[in-house]
Amino acid sequence: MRKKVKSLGKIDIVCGDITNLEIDVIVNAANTTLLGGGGIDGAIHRAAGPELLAECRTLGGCQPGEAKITRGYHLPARFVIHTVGPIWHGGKHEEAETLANCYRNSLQLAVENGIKTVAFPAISCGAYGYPIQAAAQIAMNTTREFLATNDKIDKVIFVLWGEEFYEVWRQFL
Ligand code: AR6
Repeated sequence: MRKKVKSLGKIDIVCGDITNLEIDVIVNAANTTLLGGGGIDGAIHRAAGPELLAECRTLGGCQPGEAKITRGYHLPARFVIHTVGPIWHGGKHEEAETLANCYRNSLQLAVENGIKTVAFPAISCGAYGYPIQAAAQIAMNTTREFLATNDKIDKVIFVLWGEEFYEVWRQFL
């Protein structure tokens, strides 16, 4: 799956399917119900199996920018962190702040659970319509800021679905 890989320090970007990754935790771009959906959310639930949905039902949903953790069940990843990105409404509805919170709160939750390696998708860049360049900049800057002040995480991998996304993320690495 890793047909393209680029690294800088603790951050990697790769092109591929996040559900294939053998890693401590993969982050899901979920919705506020946490009960599944399309896109990456659907792919993660399909790969993890029905046990994931059963655990998600106990979590009481999730607000935009927040994050919750479950086990990974049949995924190669041990855990899943579910975060809810902002729906793009033109940029004047705190979308940037909410998106930064997704990355920050997911990384914080990983640290609290003793997790060392984290994989992120391009949160909000599919069904939620966030402009890719702006999203990539927030993803990278927020992650760098977090890693600069916290040494508990060993590796963050951005897993991009398709070359277009990969190239944009590469610009900001
Ligand atoms: N691996 C890596 N990236 C993927 C994968 C995959 N297997 N599948 C899709 N992507 P989206 P959102 C990319 O729409 O915009 C759901 O229905 C995809 O190409 O999954 O945050 C939820 O339930 C895009 O670049 O998430 C919510 O209702 C990125 O992942 C809503 O969609 C995110 O696309 C969330 O929308």
